[in-house]
Amino acid sequence: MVLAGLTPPEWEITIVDENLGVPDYQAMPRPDLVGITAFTSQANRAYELAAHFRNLGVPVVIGGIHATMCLDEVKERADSVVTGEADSIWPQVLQDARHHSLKSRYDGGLADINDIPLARHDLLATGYAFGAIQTTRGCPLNCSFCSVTSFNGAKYRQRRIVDVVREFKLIREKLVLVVDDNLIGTRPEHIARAKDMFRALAKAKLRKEWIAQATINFADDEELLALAAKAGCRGVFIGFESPSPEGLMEVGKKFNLLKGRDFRASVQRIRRHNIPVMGSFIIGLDIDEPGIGKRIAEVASQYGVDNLNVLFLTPLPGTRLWDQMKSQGRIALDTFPEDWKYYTLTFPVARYKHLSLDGIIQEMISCNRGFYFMPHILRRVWSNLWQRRRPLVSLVSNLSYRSNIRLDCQAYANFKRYWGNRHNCVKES
Ligand code: B12
Ligand code: SF4
Repeated sequence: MVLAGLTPPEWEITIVDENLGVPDYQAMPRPDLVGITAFTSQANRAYELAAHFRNLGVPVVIGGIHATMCLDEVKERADSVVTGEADSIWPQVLQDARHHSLKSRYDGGLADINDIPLARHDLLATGYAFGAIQTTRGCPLNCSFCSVTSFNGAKYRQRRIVDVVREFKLIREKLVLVVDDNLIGTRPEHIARAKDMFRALAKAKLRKEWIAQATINFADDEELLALAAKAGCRGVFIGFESPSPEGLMEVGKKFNLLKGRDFRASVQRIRRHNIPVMGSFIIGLDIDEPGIGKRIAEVASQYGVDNLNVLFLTPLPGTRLWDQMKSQGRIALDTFPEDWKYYTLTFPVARYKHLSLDGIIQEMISCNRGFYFMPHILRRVWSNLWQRRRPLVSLVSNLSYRSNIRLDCQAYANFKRYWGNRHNCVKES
């Protein structure tokens, strides 16, 4: 949608999102150019599509996070690869495509934030639960497991507020996902701009409700919280990562510990503004030992988060964690590109220091069973009912997480059948 906003009008654009289903490509008119984006976990599908169109003689350009982090792999499967943020380079790519002189690689680097166009929301099909918008790029933190800082940079860039408001107005859906990695930033000037943006969104009376990702310092400013709620904020996703200070140090997120933070008090401050908190944790850190799953469930309940999202520590290409695990021979699923399909953070693809394959899966199951134990869900819903904070939303979201546990168990069983023999705990090997 962003690149479509940068595409001159002489190009006719069709956006295909396979999240909505696979269309009949044969029935579509033959395109002049195909651009494909993919997360790492989707890379194999991207290659299938690239092969399909290249066989028809249609040039294929692949860009995005995976193309940037795995350039050589992608180069072999596309006519051209665009690394980095493509905003500045896309018009050039189109011009070269038109003259049949595509280069094998373009690098967009980091875009000037003021060059980011209004995304073409009008090109999306209907039927999405959420619209999406980006109001900032980059993250001033640099957690070891995360690709954002190496991809979008540590320099935190905020879009012009007037552009954000204009783009919000273009979104059809009432619910919106603000896709920023860090909605408010960390420095006083970041927070001041976030407040201005919330004021402008509230003033525009958009009647949108949105959820976003932020760091825990979101809780530190009552005015910021009040303005966010007034602007339509209805939920925030926060990475707590580990229940222990040692874990936070291990992943490079000591920011969470600054000022001797009281996590429960922080979460409650956010929730008092009617903004539910989705807490995210990781299982599989080097300090994690048997019992970590139960511990995370307990800590998340103690913090008072509304939902818990737990992921396996996953070495994504381009991260510091990748470099470290690779040098230690701990990337267990390493037949690429095939194995990328398991890099969804929902499978244990590495060798973990104190947890075997079965062990880490059991920790994940016990964590989710602990947090989504029915009496615990009812307690959360009851507390939301008591405080008039959307108890129904709380019930539905908790039950949907709970029902996923059964599906997860099936997925783990399949995963173990195919790949279990290649996993061994470092201690055992
Ligand atoms: C929003 C988001 C989601 C949303 C996606 C909603 C949607 N349908 O759009 C949701 C919540 C669903 C999601 C899920 C996941 N996500 Co996510 N997500 C993001 C996030 C925060 C923003 C993505 C975004 O929209 N950016 C805005 C656009 C404008 O930027 P962009 O896509 O990078 O595009 C620019 C360039 O890359 C380039 N470009 C991109 N594609 C192409 C293609 C061509 C042809 C060209 C020329 C250029 C080009 O041009 C664009 C303009 O500069 C990113 C972090 C980030 N900063 O990117 C993580 C991120 C992409 N997610 C990540 C992950 C791991 C996941 C999950 C696997 C995790 C999980 N288990 O939840 C799942 C996977 C889902 C799946 N289907 O497989 C990782 C991916 C790492 C990797 N190597 O793949 C990221 C980078 C976060 C991280 N911590 O590292 N995610
Ligand atoms: S705070 Fe979030 S977005 Fe920023 S580096 Fe850490 S995990 Fe990535």
